[in-house]
Amino acid sequence: MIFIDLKTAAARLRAAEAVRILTHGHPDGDTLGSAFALAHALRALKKPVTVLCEDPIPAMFAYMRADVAYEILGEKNQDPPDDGANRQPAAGFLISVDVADENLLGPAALSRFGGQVRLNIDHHATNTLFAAETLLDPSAAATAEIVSDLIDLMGVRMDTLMAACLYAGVSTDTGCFRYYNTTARSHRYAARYMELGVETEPLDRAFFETESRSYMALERLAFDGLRYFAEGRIALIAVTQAMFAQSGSNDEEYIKLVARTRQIEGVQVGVALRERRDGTYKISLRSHETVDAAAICARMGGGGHSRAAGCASELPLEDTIRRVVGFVEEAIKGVQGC
Ligand SMILES: [Mn+2]
Repeated sequence: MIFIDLKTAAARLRAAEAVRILTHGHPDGDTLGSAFALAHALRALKKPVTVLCEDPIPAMFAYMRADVAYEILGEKNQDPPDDGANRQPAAGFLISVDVADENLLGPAALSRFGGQVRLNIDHHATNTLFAAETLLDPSAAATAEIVSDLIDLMGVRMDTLMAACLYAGVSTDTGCFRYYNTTARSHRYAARYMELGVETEPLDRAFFETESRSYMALERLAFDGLRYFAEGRIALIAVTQAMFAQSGSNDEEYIKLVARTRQIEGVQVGVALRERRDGTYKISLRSHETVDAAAICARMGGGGHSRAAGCASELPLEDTIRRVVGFVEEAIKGVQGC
């Protein structure tokens, strides 16, 4: 549990003969962008690199990989070996990127690499410091911003592919430069990536605009049952197993629906319920700056961040709705009372 600075981290990577880079499970643009940008930079220094992840790479991030070795650790996700060109057994200095907590690696990655990460590079203020050494900058909007500086300090000339990987990290973690974590610094990194030749428009279209037909089908079913409470300050949707079956959608696409509830005019708290296979409900809350979603979810045995939190319910649907709406109404009234 030692904090190290950028210079020391760059020295560690330069000294390594080979490097293994772990991402978090259900990988997003920042963990993959950071991992692959670093992988390409290390390969420019002639070091063998393997990127390791519990899950496959989502299609919109597939351009990042080029010919870097990528190992899927989750047993359910094992693909047959692809071209055979990069199947050397993974060895080398073990690092992780954008991993706030070791449990986020996913079960297979955790069982294989738990307690072994030598260096973790991250921007989450909640980082549990599970690695031997941690390079942490909570002021960075994305881990990709930190990796950008690291590549410079490693003495590697950043190329267009590295920049395109890093752009994905900064763009997706800032919600296309719209979230409250976006800084002038984020825009400066993005400007640099564009100057290095990254075409951002098709990337952002893939990240933020293009939706699958199964997602559109699920959104239609879910919002057909949209309900308002507290004079429109609360919007609520409930997604059943039947809706998943009918739309062909999945849990990862469902997460986008949760955010949509908060986008409605006048809504202070968006609530989304997802029926699980065992008939219980996962509750997700999204709020604006005035209401603490984590505090509401804590009252139902859950937790999270101030604007995004979750909890579970074993009550039937209508009882679950009454209970969560009651707590949210109390929180909204509490805010207005001040
Ligand atoms: Mn991140």
